Amino acid sequence: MRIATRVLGLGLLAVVALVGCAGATTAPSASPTASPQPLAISIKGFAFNPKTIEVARGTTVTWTNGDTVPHTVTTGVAPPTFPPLSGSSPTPFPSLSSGDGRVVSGRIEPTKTFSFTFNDAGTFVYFCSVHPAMGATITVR
Ligand SMILES: [Cu+2]
Repeated sequence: MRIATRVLGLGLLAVVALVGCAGATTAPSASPTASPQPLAISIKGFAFNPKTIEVARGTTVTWTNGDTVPHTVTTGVAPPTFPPLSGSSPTPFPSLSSGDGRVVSGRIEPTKTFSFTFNDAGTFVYFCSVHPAMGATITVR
């Protein structure tokens, strides 16, 4: 009986000690100097995904072409499409637009990637110069 009481007492002490420790623990705060996480954007089915995204300055964005045709990442306003884009027969363009010149990937062949680091804040509207109906936006804060 006496041993049982002693064991119970030790158990209670252990519980109190654990609770005390838990209360004193402070959650680690995120470092303000942490570098922005890289972001992946897929190009599949003639679409950028995600189509609209907000990132922190300094973020490196990597696009991966998951289609079987080349695409581009070109910032600026897309030229008008004529005839309109139809899924399986994209409109061929004699020369690729370089848009506003801020981000110009050139042809991204199937399975290939293109990366760009956004160091300036702003809104980057972009399109595919092979298929100008493909558009997306990145906002850099
Ligand atoms: Cu394209």
